[in-house]
Amino acid sequence: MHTNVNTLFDNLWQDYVAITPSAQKIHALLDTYEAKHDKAKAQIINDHIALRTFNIAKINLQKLAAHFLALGYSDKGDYIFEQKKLVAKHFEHPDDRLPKVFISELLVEEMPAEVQSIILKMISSVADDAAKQDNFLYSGAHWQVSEQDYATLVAESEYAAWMAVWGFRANHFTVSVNHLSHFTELADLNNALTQAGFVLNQSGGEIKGGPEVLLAQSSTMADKITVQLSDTQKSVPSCFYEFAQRYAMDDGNLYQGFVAASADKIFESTNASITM
Ligand code: OOG
Ligand code: NI
Repeated sequence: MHTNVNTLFDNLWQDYVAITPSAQKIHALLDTYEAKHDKAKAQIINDHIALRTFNIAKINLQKLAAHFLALGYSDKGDYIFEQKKLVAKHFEHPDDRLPKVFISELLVEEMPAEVQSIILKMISSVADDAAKQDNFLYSGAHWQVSEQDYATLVAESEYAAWMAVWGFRANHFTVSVNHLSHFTELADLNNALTQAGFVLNQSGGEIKGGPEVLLAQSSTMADKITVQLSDTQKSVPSCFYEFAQRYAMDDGNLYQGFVAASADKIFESTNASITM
C-alpha cells in the first residue's frame, strides 16, 4: 500500500498522461489561462479520478478501494448501471483538496459465456498478491488478448475491451471547474476546448446533468493509441479528460456525489464510436 497519497496521485497522473496526450495539452492550456489570474491560486484541482475493474475477487472493486481506504478515504456512494452491467462506488477524503475516487466493476457473470471465458483467462495471469502491491493501481494490463478476443469483447462491452488493453490505471482525471479562476462556467470551458480542436463526448449532450442534479460534467473523447495485442497492433481508445462543475445544496455546501444517468454517458468516452 502507498504511504503517501500525493505520490500515489502523481504516479497515477504520469501513467495516465503517457497514454493521454490530449489531457497533457489541455492541462497546459488551462495552466496558461490560470496564470493570468491570481498566481497563488493558480493550481488545477482534480474533482475526481476513476478506475475500472472486474468483480472477480482477486482484483475486484474492494481490492482497488483498499488502497484508498488505507490513505484515509471512505465509502460515500453506490451506483448501478444496469444496461452496462456495472456497479460503482465513490470515495472521499476528509481533505477536500484531494480528488474523490470513482471505482466501477463489471459484473462478469452477466456477460455471455464467451466473454466470461476471455475475462477469466485474462485474470488467471494476475499474480495472487498483485492487488496488494504499491503500484497495483497503475500496473496496467497483466495479460495480452488477441485481435479476435478484443473484437469479441468490444461487441459486448466497450468497458471489458478497454480493460483488456489498459487494465489497472486511472481511466480519467477530472478538472474541478469550481476551482478555476479563468473559466467559471463549464459551457465556457467546453467552447474554449472545442475551439482549440479537442473533441468532446456528445453522448447524452455535451454537458451531462446541470444545476438541477447539482453536478454538470463534460469530457473529451478518449485519445486513440496504437497498442500491441498478442497477434497484431491495433489503434484503440485510451483515456479521456473530464470537467466537472458542482452546485451548492440547500445547506450551502457543494454536492459531492455522482449522478448515475450522467456517469452512464461519461463511460462512453472510451467507446471506439458513439451511437447517439
Ligand atoms: C467512469 C464513468 C463515470 C463520472 O464522473 O460520472 C464517471 C468511467 O468511465 O470509468 O467518471
Ligand atoms: Ni468521472
